[in-house]
Amino acid sequence: MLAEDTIAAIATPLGEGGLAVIRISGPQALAVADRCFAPAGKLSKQPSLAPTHTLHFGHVLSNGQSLDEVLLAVMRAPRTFTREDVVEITCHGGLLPAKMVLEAVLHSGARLAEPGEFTRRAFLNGRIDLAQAEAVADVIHSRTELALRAASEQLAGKLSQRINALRDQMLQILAHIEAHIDFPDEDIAPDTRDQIIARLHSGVDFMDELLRTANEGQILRRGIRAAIIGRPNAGKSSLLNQLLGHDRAIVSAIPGTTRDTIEETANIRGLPVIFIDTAGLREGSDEIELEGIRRSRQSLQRAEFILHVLDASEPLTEADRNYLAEFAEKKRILVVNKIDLPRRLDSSASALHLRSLPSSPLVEVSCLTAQGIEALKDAIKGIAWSGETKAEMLEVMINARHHDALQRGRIAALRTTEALRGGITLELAAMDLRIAVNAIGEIVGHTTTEDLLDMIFSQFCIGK
Ligand SMILES: Nc1nc2c(ncn2[C@@H]2O[C@H](COP(=O)(O)OP(=O)(O)OP(=O)(O)O)[C@@H](O)[C@H]2O)c(=O)[nH]1
Ligand SMILES: [Mg+2]
Repeated sequence: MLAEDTIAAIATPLGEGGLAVIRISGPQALAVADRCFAPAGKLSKQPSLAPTHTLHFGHVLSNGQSLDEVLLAVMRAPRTFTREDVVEITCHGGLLPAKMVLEAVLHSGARLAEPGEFTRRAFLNGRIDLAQAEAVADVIHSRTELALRAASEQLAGKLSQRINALRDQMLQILAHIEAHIDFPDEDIAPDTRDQIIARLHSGVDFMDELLRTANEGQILRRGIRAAIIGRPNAGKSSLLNQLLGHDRAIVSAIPGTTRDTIEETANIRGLPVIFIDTAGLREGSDEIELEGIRRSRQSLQRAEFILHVLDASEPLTEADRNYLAEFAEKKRILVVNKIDLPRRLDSSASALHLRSLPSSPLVEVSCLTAQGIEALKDAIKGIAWSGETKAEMLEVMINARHHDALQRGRIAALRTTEALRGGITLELAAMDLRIAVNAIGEIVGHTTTEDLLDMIFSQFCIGK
């Protein structure tokens, strides 16, 4: 089902840079390029006469005038990203040259691509499946090496292979059951039935294993949010700067320095952690600070865990105790800061009123000398990454859409086992199993809808 029109877009980020790439894909890609490209130099050819996978030096023209000196790559179908004819024009970086070259390409008969349309064509033309198409976006957006590795494995088809194997297994069972439906006299023999049920259960076990990767897959894709809270001057902004490795937030000896919430992502032991520095918690103060404190509480709600910063050089106040109690339900790490100063804080569990609580890890640091920061990073990884995912499952970490489909597949597969066990008609068992097969197939795109594709590809940028 090759598309009829030819699309084009700038494939590199908008802004100043050394080079920019304009990508053209579709049946008219070479003809479009012929109209706006003048080859220069002995070896360069008109695109439609050029062999596949060759590079040509020349000029992009507009009304006979040269817009830019470029290199033009000719890649003929089907050995291309979209499996269509593709031309990539590398021009000078900078917004204007790239825009003008794109304009010339559009004037020559291409239409502007929609977000993700190149990848969508790669999917529709069978070059990659749906899980791989999603991985393209994950690769682009990955913020740590670990996240990139997981996304690259998915792009390489690791998840798809497992999903296809699972689906095949379910299809075989379905064929088996359906064969018996066609011969109503021959009911399934009890031991064959037990075998089928056992095979269904092994499929469900595998689905469970995949489902368990969802949380951590989500963390690698979206990051995990950690709010840094504590009373004014405890060193929250200093801690943010230490964790980021650069001075992002203003630090001062004046309590109430941070007014607004500041969000930054840091790579903590391979995990993208979004730290939110907040206004110090205290009663009263001016209008701006009160708004800051309101926002602190808000970001606390949306954080997966908190870093509660305590000042080692000050005794615990009544307010500290109240805040400690107030956030006791939250997943948290207690960070005792300023241990380079003379100690005036009693951080024993009893002093902090921690007796009845599921023990929050406590880490002692100095944001001045960076002492304890590495241990804190370990503690953050410990609390963020529950270790539910086995190492060998890292390459198949599922996303929320996969989770939803697998969940439906799992329920339908379990219903099939119940139907078989309870002696309910084989037709019903087969019906449930077909639902399971379809749900599993959704993950790699065996069954899709336009809406689903729109939803997935609209999250891409233009040019991808
Ligand atoms: N000696 C020492 N001073 C520190 C340490 N961490 C922070 N400070 C100092 O404590 C003061 C307050 O630090 P901030 O990081 O601004 O504290 P904050 O919690 O963000 O304060 P607010 O934004 O006002 O709520 C500054 O003068 C820092 O230099 C530490 O580990 N040791
Ligand atoms: Mg601050």
